[in-house]
Amino acid sequence: MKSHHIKQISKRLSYVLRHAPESIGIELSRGGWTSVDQLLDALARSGFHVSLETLENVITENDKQRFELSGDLSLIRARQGHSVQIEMDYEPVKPPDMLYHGTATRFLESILEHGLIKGTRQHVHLSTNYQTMVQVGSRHGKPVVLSIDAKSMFESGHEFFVTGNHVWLTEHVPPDFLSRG
Ligand code: HQG
Repeated sequence: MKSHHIKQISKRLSYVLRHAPESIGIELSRGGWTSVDQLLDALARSGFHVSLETLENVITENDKQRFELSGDLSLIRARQGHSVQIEMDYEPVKPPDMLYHGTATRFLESILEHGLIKGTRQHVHLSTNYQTMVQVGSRHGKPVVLSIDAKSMFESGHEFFVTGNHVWLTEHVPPDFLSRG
């Protein structure tokens, strides 16, 4: 049986649990959860064999803690990044005064005109960590980090959420709250 590299499994899980559960014939609950057993069976039927032990390694070793298990270990979901419509149980919280967003220089003109748009994802992704955002930006080209005046956004009524792995989420960042660097 072909054995898959941890990173390959993580990518496959991201695809299935965030974007295309139907690609292997599974469904997600309203909160984005699916049964671990059914997930492993469905992956195997699609030719992708992963043992429970390997899955547990993928979850715990994952660099960004992208996946989480339910308390009884029977369910799994992606923590964020979904394009499928699910309702995560994020509670709105007061953000830190300043947050960062990493992007590529080629998007700057459009971003400064329209603000940060969530695109196919359910939220715009922000972080307190500048270096992380340099890395996220470099996925798209020459990186540039934008500072977001989260304090003013919050005071003018924008909602913020934080995921279990410290990604800050919001619906849209209007250009007025953005600055370079
Ligand atoms: C850009 C990874 C033009 C936005 C990362 C980004 C993150 C605009 C790209 C997570 C725009 C979307 C999310 C506008 C935004 N005009 N471009 N008005 N507004 N953009 O991949 O934030 O590895 O959907 O700046 O670590 O790069 O998947 O979002 O460059 O946390 O777990 O449009 O994905 O996590 O790209 O990345 P993405 P992102 P994972």
